[in-house]
Amino acid sequence: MQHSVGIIGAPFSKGQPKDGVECAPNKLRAAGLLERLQQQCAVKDYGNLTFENVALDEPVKGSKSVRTVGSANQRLSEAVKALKRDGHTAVMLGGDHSLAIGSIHGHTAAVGPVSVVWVDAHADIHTPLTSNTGNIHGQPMSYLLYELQSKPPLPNFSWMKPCLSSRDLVYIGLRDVDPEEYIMKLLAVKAFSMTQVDQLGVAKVMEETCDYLWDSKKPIHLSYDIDAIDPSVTPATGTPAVGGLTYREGIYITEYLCQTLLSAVDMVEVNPLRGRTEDDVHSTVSTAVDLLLGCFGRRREGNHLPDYSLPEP
Ligand code: 6HN
Ligand code: MN
Ligand code: MN
Ligand code: MN
Repeated sequence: MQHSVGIIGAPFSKGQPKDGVECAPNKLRAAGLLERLQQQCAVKDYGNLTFENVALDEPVKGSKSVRTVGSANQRLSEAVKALKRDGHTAVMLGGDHSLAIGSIHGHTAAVGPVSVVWVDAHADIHTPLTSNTGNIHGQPMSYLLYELQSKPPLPNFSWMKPCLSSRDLVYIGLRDVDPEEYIMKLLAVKAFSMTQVDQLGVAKVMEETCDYLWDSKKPIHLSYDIDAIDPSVTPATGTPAVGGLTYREGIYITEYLCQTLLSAVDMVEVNPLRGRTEDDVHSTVSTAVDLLLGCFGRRREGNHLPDYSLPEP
């Protein structure tokens, strides 16, 4: 499918405690993301959002920076909604994974219900009451699911309501799920942990993912947490977890979803300050760029122009 891509940078880090993840949008651009995407499809860069720092943002039920995260996601939701109404496929460059709240909310506000493919080492489905870190990047799914409505009201979140059914969610890459996140089992969320990736292979995982989602034919929102990939490849991230997807498995997921109703993509948790060496950062950033290129038509077999002919001698 020929896409026209709209890019929003979301330099936001308050869903977790480590500085640096807010530098990712500009790092990804500096790595040539736009120029390389433009070789495959039309691209419009909407620039970076600016976020207010809410003063006196005391923890709420143990969760940190709730007001700051709430207001940032409200802004992001509006921006994604506007970009979708302009007719583009949305690319949101995070920032931390708390931004999936605004990104998925804005996407559904523009196009109606969506299916979500959540590629991550983590399930990010804590509620403020179950989280043991208080970091909202471990909670976005619980804000989005209808089935988890019964949360305490949170300051600066009154602008949103849950907009995703647990039937329309698939996890891929899980390997660091907290016991309190058992809620995903109670909701019978479709999940391919690394165990299933090992058992089935990534090709079968993607086939089953799309069979499962295809019934409803909803537009697909891919939320790609770079920590889904093994930290030997993408070490520059805040919560690395060993035993992850290979580069090739990670790319295969994007190549496969490129041929579906892909309507929005998040690329989150790239943290250029977390690498130990320049190579660590480079490998992480360039893998994130390659994953985005894979979403929009880059093929490992080579991309050839339809009217290509050998030059005359
Ligand atoms: N991420 N389960 C841990 C927590 O703090 O709740 C880790 C969350 C990681 C968040 O993947 O975006
Ligand atoms: Mn995540
Ligand atoms: Mn993660
Ligand atoms: Mn934990």
